[in-house]
Amino acid sequence: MRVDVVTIFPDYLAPLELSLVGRARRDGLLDLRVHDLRDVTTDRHRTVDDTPFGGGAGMVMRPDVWGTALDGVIGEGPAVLLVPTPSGERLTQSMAQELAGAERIVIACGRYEGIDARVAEHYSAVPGVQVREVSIGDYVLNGGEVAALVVVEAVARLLPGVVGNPASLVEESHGEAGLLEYPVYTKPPVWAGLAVPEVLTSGHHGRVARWRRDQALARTAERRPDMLAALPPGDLDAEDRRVLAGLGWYVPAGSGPVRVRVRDAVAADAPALADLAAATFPLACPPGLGAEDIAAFVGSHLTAAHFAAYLAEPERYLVQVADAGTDVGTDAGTDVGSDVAGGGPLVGYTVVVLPLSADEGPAAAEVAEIVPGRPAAELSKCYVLPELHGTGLGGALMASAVDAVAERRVEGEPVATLWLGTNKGNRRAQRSYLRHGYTTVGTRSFRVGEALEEDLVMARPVPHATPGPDVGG
Ligand code: JD8
Repeated sequence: MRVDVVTIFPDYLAPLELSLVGRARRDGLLDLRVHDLRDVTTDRHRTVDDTPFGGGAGMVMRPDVWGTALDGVIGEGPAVLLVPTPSGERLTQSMAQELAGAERIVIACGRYEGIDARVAEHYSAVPGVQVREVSIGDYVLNGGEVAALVVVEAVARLLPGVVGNPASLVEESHGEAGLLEYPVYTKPPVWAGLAVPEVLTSGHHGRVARWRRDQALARTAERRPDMLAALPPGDLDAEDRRVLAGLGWYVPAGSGPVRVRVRDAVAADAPALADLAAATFPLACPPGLGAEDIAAFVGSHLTAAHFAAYLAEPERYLVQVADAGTDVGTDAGTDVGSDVAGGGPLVGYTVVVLPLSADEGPAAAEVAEIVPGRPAAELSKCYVLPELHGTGLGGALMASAVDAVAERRVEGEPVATLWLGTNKGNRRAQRSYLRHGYTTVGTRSFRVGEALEEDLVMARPVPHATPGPDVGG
């Protein structure tokens, strides 16, 4: 590859004689030439700039001077004319990979207030010249030279033979994986009281690879959530998704990872909760149940007014929601956008009915007989949008509900048991409840509209966290 850099400060490019790029030039892998713009000037002062048309501070670099220089350097082409500018397209690793495929790159380093805009316009119309106005980042520099250093290094190291071990290009940040790289360590095994993670000296390559992948996922989630959200879902295996779920990121069917926050619901969530409930309740109903019965149940239990009532009685109802940072394609066709400040669309929710007295249990006698432990609370609702089934979000909602119930005290007593009813035919839900500590204790009949359905009743003990505020009594 041949790279020409045109600048009024040629010495600024001296660092490209060093290190990998310097060796690549000596090894003939990179033909890098630096040109002084003033060399094409003809006046005594070697002038390259003039005052800006339209007024304003500073000076602008003259198009005619640049034209002479670039015509001379570009010659017949083809060439990429790369013009660093803070108003340019953002330089990325994928752009660097693209540029590494070019035969020739000519970099025009501006100074002052920049280069007359007609230069880029003119060369965009020259056959064989592709003009790219590029920025290396959202901060302002004094000229294009630093950007030229960045571009040359980022491109040259991708040229065959420049980096000793091409494998090391693979696992880099912003590389193929689209993740930030994992932390690296070397001798001594203990430094400043800090030991190298044991897995790295275990010799167990599989565990090392998994640990590094988990570290890369965690770092990217923390430092570059935008990159995580842009990950192709096909690149994420089951273990990746488990790790991401632990970081609060879920991978809906058909989309990249989304960050989901499980939080206590607030009054403003009521309308979105009703939409979500209407979208998810039918999915938990047996296929034979009529739409009118379902609609009757939704209309008599799951309206915005019902949720507003639950939210107005926090000592009786514990409502939590999962809100996604960004829109999740709801093939249920419902926009469950929450208009809570900073909230994203709601993608899941739970409602726990809390006991108000220490001996309170399930209201229905047939259930009270089979559910052990008092006081007992009911996990009355636990729903997640279908595209998030199997992502771990349901489990996160269930775990958060248990933690919140464990904080509560009823007449000074901790809640002993959490129970629920789930339609006998809903195997997927039952498997999930079993995985989260619930066991089947019996059955109950459950009315949906005119239909009388049979539910499995499942229950689990509530582990007791440190005593919280006393409620009821
Ligand atoms: C080229 C002149 C200075 C910029 C007035 C300060 C790139 N990421 C980046 N930040 N800044 C540049 C950059 C700055 C340049 C030139 C690139 C030529 N300046 C100007 C406009 C405001 N002064 C850059 N890539």
